[in-house]
Amino acid sequence: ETGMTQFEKVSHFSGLHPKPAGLVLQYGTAGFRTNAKQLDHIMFRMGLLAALRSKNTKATIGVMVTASHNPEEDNGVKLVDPMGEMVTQAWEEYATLLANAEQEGLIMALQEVIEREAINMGQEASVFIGKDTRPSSESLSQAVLDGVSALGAHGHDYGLLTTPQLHFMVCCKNTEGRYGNASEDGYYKKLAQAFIQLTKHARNRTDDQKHLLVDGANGIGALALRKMEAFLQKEFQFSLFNDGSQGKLNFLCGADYVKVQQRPPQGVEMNAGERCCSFDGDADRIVYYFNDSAGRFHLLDGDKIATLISTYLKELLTQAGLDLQIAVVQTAYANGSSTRYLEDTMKVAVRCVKTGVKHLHHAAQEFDIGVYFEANGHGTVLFSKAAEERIQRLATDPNINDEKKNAACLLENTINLINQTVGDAISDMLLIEAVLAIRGLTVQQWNAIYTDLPNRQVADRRVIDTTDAERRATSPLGLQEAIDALVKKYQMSRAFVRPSGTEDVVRVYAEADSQESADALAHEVSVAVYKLAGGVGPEPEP
Ligand code: G16
Repeated sequence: ETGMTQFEKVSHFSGLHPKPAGLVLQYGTAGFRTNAKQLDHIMFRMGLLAALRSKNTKATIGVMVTASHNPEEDNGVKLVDPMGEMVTQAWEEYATLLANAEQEGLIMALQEVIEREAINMGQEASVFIGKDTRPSSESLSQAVLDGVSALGAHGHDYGLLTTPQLHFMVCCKNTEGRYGNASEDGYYKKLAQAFIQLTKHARNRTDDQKHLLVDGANGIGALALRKMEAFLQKEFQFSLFNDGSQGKLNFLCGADYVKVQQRPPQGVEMNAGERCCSFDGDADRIVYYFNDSAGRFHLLDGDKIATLISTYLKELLTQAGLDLQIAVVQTAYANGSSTRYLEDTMKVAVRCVKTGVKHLHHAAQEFDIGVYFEANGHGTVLFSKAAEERIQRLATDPNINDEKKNAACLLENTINLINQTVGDAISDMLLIEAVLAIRGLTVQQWNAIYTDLPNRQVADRRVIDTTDAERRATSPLGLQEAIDALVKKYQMSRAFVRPSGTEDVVRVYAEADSQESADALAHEVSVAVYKLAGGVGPEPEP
């Protein structure tokens, strides 16, 4: 109406979200992520990119404003493709191109994407936007919306959502409701119904067994869980801590803190033996834990979760008489004991891929049933279309015996409870609770399935020049040889280092036969990184 062409409009709006000259940001493990102050132009440009991706796929695209487990001051953006998965890797390159184009080069960068993908700019476009509870998320999601509108696309701002809720809604929208209703209530309804159906198969659940302590990391997961409560009809009871009413997001609490520190979060009142879990800042990760009567802390991480779920599924497949191939996908962080247990005792196929859910998700898609979990608690289960169809057919087959029918029904409800688009703390939590109830397992019995090798994770800012973390950590001459030599000094040991793709740190992981050895190995490796990679600041302390 203003007589402006599309590109003039983009130029005009981008002036309101200017890029600091010279600033270069890398597309990380899960999208751009850094201090929120540096992200306004990134968000605007990711709004542009999402609009293009929508025109390109003729489907709704999702943009989530969150920095997940990072400190509250950070923020970030996750892009969601039509079926609810992370944006395809080819487009990560376009994201980087748009993000780093200087102000005057932005239109050229846009044109390059349009040309390379032969995008029809007349095509209608739609983008769903969600945000976490960070104070900066409000204005940053507005910047995304500006980008979306600048290209004439339709933006639907859902406001506060967990990351997996946004993934779910995008998938619902693009499957015309077959996956569920594309609304927040649609999400709660689908999961709660499946949970209620599933737990009907668990007899005599006591109130104690129904009850869980939940650490909401002072984030969006706490808000979502409270909203879900009404849908669960008292079949699931919880005490919620760190609900955001006072504490700081992810500070001394949340799944990442508990996993890395190997200790309970602050702010949770735990009695001995009580089952507890922690979400992360955008509720796509979960870990479980308890204190035993001697006051010792026991962590049940993503590996333990993958084991519990894959054992349960494998048993159901046997009972149902279905010969579907089930596999578990892990990363280098998977505890050596979990891998051995899955391969040797469970006899399931195990694949190891690079860190980042996008890598795990793709590997899991290659199997009839792919269970994927990072040790940090990010994961889900994928069922192939063929597997789902076979399960559905069996569940409605009038000519099968009760055992088979029962197993098929359980599998069907399990599928409905799982958010197959991405790891989802709430969905995973309900699934774990249902599995424990159905199999009559306590958290202690679950924990005893195998014993973790003691391990230590270190992430030290001082270890390396943080602006150059990625390049220097992977290639200094002799580093790998030094690590190999250190690993040989310990029993049952393994260690590796990698630059984080979400924080300005180098991560060091070590495991060995005892906690002392794991700690010492982690320390020795971080000293080697410090020395060989030109660390800044004082040498790492044990
Ligand atoms: C993100 C990714 C995860 C990854 C984690 C840590 O999680 O989605 O796949 O494991 O970052 O990655 P890095 O070690 O590269 O920092 P989240 O929950 O922060 O979005």
